[in-house]
Amino acid sequence: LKIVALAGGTGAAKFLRGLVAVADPSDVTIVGNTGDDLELWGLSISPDLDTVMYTLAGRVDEAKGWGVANDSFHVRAAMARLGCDTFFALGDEDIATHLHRTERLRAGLTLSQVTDELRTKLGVRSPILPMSDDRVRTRVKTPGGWLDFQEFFVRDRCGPDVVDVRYEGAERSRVAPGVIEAIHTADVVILCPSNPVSSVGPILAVPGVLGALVETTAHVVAVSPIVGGAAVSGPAAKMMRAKGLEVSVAGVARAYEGLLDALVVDTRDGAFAEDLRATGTSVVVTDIVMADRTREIALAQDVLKSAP
Ligand code: FO1
Repeated sequence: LKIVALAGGTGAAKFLRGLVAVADPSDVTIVGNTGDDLELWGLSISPDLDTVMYTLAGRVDEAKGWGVANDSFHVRAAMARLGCDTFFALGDEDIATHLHRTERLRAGLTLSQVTDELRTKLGVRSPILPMSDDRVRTRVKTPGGWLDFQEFFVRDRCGPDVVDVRYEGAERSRVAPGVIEAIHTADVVILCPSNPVSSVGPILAVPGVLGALVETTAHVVAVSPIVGGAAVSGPAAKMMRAKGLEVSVAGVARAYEGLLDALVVDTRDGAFAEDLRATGTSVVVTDIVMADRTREIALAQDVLKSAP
């Protein structure tokens, strides 16, 4: 089976860890969100690509779901003493990734090329493609004005109300090499359990991606990031409301309207299944909360079973 997975950060990474345990990892092409990317201390940081990469490499900090396990924070402490901005917690080993990425980008490589180098060096067998090599930035409109995604998410701890979300640069961005081909030749395309507005939304906003998802003969299936009418983690609820989407599996289905052959929802949302089925989408009801490795694997199996 050729599989393409559109992925955000922590939820997607856990799901993908289950997926590569039940499918050949080299047959799983991951298309990662770069709308959360940022520059700090002169470094180019791609948090979602790194979260997926560290998780599949077995290096992720399990407690946080991002960053490198057992990392130290000497550089961050020194930067704080110099009066630099340290809201975004970069560990020392993680910084090595960003130093390497930044150096290679400055040498003229594309983000796709650097990401492929990094994932190969970390022993990750699945190709990880950024959605675009061009700069796209998710921006969050709050009553106090527009914020970069990480200012809203990390610095302000998702505190401000969200009025709107936009993907700056998306309309003139070019989809990264291999993404459209991978979607066209896939047997299954999975929209991972990620925030539909801030994680999958930016990928869908890159010109060509939506069209490829509509055209592909692949079975297109999404895993809901909403359980029991609330986000499993993060600010999905606020962001969905800002985009006029109900915070429910019906809202998730609407975010992906016209794209899905199947939607995988939690048993707690089983009551919605009939309504969704009436719209022609097949619905799989299962336990989607990935409390441990066994559940990550079971969820991946359930998702693959949704394909004819
Ligand atoms: N998330 C936080 O909540 N606080 C942090 O300080 C933080 C630092 C960080 C550093 C590197 C990295 O790859 C991810 C990091 N994240 C942090 C997670 C990141 O903000 C989110 O996982 C995604 O951007 C949302 O998908």
